[in-house]
Amino acid sequence: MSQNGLDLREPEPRFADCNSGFSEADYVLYSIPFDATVSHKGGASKAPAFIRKESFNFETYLMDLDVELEDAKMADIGDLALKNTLEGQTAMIEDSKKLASFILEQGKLPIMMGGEHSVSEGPMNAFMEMFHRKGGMIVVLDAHLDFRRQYLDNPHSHASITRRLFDRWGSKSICVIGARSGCREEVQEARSLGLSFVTSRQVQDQGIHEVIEAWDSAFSLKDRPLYLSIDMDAIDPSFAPGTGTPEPWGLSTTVIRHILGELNANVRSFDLVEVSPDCESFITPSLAGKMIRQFIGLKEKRRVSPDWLFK
Ligand SMILES: [Mn+2]
Repeated sequence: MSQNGLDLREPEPRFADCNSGFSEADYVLYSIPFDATVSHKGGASKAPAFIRKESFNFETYLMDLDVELEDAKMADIGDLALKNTLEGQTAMIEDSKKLASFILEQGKLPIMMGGEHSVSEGPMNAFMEMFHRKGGMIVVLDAHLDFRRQYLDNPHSHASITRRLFDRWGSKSICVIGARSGCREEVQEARSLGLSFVTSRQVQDQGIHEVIEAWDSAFSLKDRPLYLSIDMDAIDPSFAPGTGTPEPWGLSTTVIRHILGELNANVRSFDLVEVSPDCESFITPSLAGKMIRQFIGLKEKRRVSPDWLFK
């Protein structure tokens, strides 16, 4: 199959209920099976096939919404053809941007399945080129700030995706919800340059409703066209263990459902990245390692600042 001069590989099966062709569809699903910049565990390139297969588990009728998905005009145009290597990354970013732009220009809503987070760069730029003047904003759900200038000498790494978009489109154009990990320099730069982010702890302490209301007052979030990018590791690993760089103390699936509902009217472009089907069995030792590190970290914090309040 080809779309706007780009090669796409026909999915088998298609995502459930994708019964429309491209031309009549309102929602266009596609996937970018790329994971060559991965730093811990790979496997995100296999995610689209697993997600498509699992999508058949569910009823076509969404009971809580009273919506029949068989009536929605959904197309699944398949995997973007690419080379899953560092050398193939530049072409992947260019091609995915062309594809996302084409879908948006046709007045359709692109829904992209990754891939690791670096696959969002092209689709995010496509969205911003179209919506920047109308106040377009990218909302990223992620455990990681992804604010490194570069990672392993690669400025287009999954660990730099927020930074790439921030540098190009400015501090008012991107925000992160659910953050709880970053190297010291990255966190300092995010603060000094004015990246807007809310940690998973703030979400737990304040409640997601209050967090979104506060952001809506600050940036008129609900009056702007949005790109919503969900990195699966934003979610607590107990809900979503199959991800390459899991971080304990994450968002609950109830919080995710709330965010989807609150922002839904404004979202014009959506992606879901960093599902890694191979990683499902590592989550208990990962949490054990995190707990030991946290325990030592708390001791150290009390040693260097004895009057630090435990909170
Ligand atoms: Mn992440």
